[in-house]
Amino acid sequence: MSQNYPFVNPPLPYDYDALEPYIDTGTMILHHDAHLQTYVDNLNKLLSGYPQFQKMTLTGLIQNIDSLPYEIAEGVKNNAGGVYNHIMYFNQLTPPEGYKEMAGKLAKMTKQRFGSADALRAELKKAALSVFGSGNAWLVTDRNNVLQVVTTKNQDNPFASGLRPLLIIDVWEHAYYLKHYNKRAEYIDDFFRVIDWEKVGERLS
Ligand code: MN3
Repeated sequence: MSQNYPFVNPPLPYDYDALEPYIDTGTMILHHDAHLQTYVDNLNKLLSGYPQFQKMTLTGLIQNIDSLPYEIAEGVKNNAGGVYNHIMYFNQLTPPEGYKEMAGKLAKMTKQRFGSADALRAELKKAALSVFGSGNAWLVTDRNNVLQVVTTKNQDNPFASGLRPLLIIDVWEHAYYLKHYNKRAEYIDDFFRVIDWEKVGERLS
């Protein structure tokens, strides 16, 4: 992602209530206006005293964490990851009325690798349920451009290990607890109803 310091929280590409009844309005307001905003504010605060790193993009910061001064490296990793991951999360969702099953190249790659879109969803759900504590499940392509399902902890991002992220499932409790309580599996089923597969497919190139 190409934005740099001072980072901003882009507005949601749909209304806060657009994903009802699958993802509730209250969760969307908190998730976007409080959680993502806090990552943006913390990242700006961390970089405010380091003008030499203010030209770096979000992607550049995450890829070059090791070149940052030790006193800000961990904070930048967590908060730049938080900004990147949340912008990606919100930008891949669609109001349920507009839901369309995956098509084109992504559908073809999914069939080759998993057998069907439903089989991919089963893999994603298994991975999302396996995340212990806070983290994310992902659909990515690996170095050979083959689809893979992976998980990461906290706000880590798979592109730091050379993978290309296509879809992120946020399984931090703040993503679902207001509506789904401790029933992460139900949240994941509901999340599948609002994925914008066209956006996910665009991330292949
Ligand atoms: Mn989140």
